[in-house]
Amino acid sequence: SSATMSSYILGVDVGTTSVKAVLLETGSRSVTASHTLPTSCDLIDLSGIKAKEQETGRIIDTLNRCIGLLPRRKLQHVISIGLSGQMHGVLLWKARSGCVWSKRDFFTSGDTSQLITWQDGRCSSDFLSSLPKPDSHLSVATGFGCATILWHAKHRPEFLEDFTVAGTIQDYVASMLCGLDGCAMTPQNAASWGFFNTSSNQWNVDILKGAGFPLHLLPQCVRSGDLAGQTCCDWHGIPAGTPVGAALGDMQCSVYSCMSARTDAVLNISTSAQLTFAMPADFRPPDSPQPASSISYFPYFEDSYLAVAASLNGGNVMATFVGMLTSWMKELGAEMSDSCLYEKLIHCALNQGTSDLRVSPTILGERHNPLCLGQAANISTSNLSLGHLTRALCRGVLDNLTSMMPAERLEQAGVNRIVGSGSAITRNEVLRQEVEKTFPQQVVYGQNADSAVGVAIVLCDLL
Ligand SMILES: *[C@@H]1O[C@H](CO)[C@@H](O)[C@H](O)[C@H]1NC(C)=O
Ligand SMILES: *[C@@H]1O[C@H](CO)[C@@H](O)[C@H](O)[C@H]1NC(C)=O
Ligand SMILES: *[C@@H]1O[C@H](CO)[C@@H](O)[C@H](O)[C@H]1NC(C)=O
Ligand SMILES: CC(=O)N[C@H]1CO[C@H](CO)[C@@H](O)[C@@H]1O
Ligand SMILES: CC(=O)N[C@H]1CO[C@H](CO)[C@@H](O)[C@@H]1O
Repeated sequence: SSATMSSYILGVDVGTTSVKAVLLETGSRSVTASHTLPTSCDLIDLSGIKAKEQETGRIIDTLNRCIGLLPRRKLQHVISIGLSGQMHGVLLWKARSGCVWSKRDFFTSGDTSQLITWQDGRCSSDFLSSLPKPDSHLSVATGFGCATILWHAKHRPEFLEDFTVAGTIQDYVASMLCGLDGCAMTPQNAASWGFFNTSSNQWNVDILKGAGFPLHLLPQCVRSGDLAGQTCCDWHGIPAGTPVGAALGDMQCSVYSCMSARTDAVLNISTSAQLTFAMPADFRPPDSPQPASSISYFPYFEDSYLAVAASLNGGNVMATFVGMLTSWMKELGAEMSDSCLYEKLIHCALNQGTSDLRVSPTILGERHNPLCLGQAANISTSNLSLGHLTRALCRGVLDNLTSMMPAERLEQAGVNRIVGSGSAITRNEVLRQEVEKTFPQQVVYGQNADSAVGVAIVLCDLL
């Protein structure tokens, strides 16, 4: 046993499909233990209203199991807890009775609703356009907390009458751990609900009131980095009285985990793709929503903002291409597995230089431009090999991101390094080559964007 006992920060991310928990050693700022468990709790929509809900009890159960897998000896030396999670979603509960503590974990009582997630589709575009214009630079979409509550106020007011508090799932966990009567929400999560002014850090109270929003359900606003409270009980060995940070957004924490300097941009390509950098400290967002803009500004820390270009088309484009080829081959009577074909395609493309073939692979459209689908151009007899096409696809994914966030914008903002992250970048060497050709800045890899790690580092930096 060592003479000086290490201390740890517990970082938790309550994601859409899984819960992740990590222990960060404060001295070295390194992760010493980590577990991820799937929540597998999507409910089937039987109501015909495009609802997308998850069972809160299953998520909390998964969270407790996940923490229980971490080494207890280290949990006893946790000095603070950081929470991040899926943004936009909302659940409701009754103060104080929303949770019940058993010996060393809490579970959800009957006084808690399901989590209505960011993927919920019950707010139609007609409904959304019937809402007043928010006093915010961010527009409101279906699945956003305030829109979801307004929908219930109009269509199912009796549902809201059962509850006194509302928050995101990560806010709920903070309230339960600390035994709070209400919900303390940071601008990172509040902005994701809509109808929140990030300049004044306040809800659009008058606008919401006019629209029939039950104002007592609005969470209390705190700053990103503030504490929500202290744990009210021993939790898997973590002592009672341990500080708990007010929950943060998964996007911001994910960026925090891999942006080591303010002059870094994070290029994250997994299923979809994002390019993000921190705006200068004095930047202020526009006065009203800009639905046609390909760049969004997310509140970060200390009144600063992240500029984010988020493309729906990333690694899924390559996966679709592979799937298309295997099904063509099947039709032609030849069989090959997706993974074998993938390896061969990468091999072909690595042996093939850049050509004039252009692919705009936006097969899913983009949020700001849903009808702009995929195209191939400059097709010539000399550039039709699988290698040419594979390289052009990879290049196209990046061209689209840079058409949303031009490289000059990065330069103007002082970005001098690109941090590459995400499964598609890790797996695909052709994509990495194209990344290095696309950006004049230095490109580094290896620091994977991870919200659970990020929220732990946030708290470590605040010590
Ligand atoms: C938000 O509040 C600030 C300060 O009260 C105000 O100047 C601004 O116009 C408001 N609206 C937006 C979208 O920032
Ligand atoms: C990276 O992608 C993952 C998976 O889509 C996402 O959860 C995370 O928020 C992204 N991080 C950044 C920094 O864009
Ligand atoms: C198409 O190819 C020609 C040369 O073959 C090239 O000059 C031109 O720039 C290409 N167009 C695009 C859109 O890439
Ligand atoms: C028309 C065209 O793009 N031709 C190019 C095809 O790719 C080779 C390199 O693989 C180039 O040399 C050709 O110019
Ligand atoms: C949907 C979308 O933004 N598509 C863009 C992809 O990138 C090309 C240029 O590289 C644009 O022309 C498309 O509009």
